[in-house]
Amino acid sequence: MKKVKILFFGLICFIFSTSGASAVQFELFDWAFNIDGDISEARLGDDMFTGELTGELTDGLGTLSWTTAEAGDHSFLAWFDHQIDADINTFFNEHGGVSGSSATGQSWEIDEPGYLNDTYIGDVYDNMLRGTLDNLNNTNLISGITDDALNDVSMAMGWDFSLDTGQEAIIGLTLSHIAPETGFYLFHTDEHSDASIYLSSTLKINGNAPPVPEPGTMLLLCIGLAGMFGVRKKIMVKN
Ligand SMILES: [Ca+2]
Ligand SMILES: [Ca+2]
Ligand SMILES: [Ca+2]
Ligand SMILES: [Ca+2]
Repeated sequence: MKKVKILFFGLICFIFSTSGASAVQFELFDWAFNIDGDISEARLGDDMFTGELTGELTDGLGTLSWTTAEAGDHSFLAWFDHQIDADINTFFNEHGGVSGSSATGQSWEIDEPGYLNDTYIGDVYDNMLRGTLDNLNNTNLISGITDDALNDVSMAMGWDFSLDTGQEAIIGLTLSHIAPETGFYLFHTDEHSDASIYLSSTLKINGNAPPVPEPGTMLLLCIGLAGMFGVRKKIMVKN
């Protein structure tokens, strides 16, 4: 009987420990996109997936993708305001961070809309609407991660790029509780839950740019130019 009791107690402990390990609560409290000037927002009641954005998020984590084949300049900005274990330890015991260097055309920002201290008001949401992120992390204004440095956190990531006719761009966004092994990423950490959300992004451009002149064509052009230069020189000498 004692053995059965010990076994039962062990089983309860096992269930509790395994459920506890995955019990961190990730919540996407707010989000917005500014895609070539078209704004979509959670607070406006927009559906994230009614446009050209595809993917799936569960508890605010997952992957998203946006594709365009329209020639010209493009601007893609995504903003995510998560909270971690808000029911247990609130949403303002968190901080943000950056790892690695952003790619050409990539922009990012970490702060919290309206977050106010003596010197700073969070502008990430306004910057996202304007279409220009400031590439700053303003959640760690006090050096070092102390409780004073903790606050509410949101993250934004963007791309500016141009396409030629025949090219296609694919932007991928990943929100995960596991850090990417390589590359540039932002993170949003709950100090007391010791849990993080990692935001990373890729831009792939497929297809060919307009053809550059073939070496043969370039040679003919050079001969032509050289010929013209020679004629001009002869005329100048005669004069
Ligand atoms: Ca917030
Ligand atoms: Ca929290
Ligand atoms: Ca900012
Ligand atoms: Ca937040």
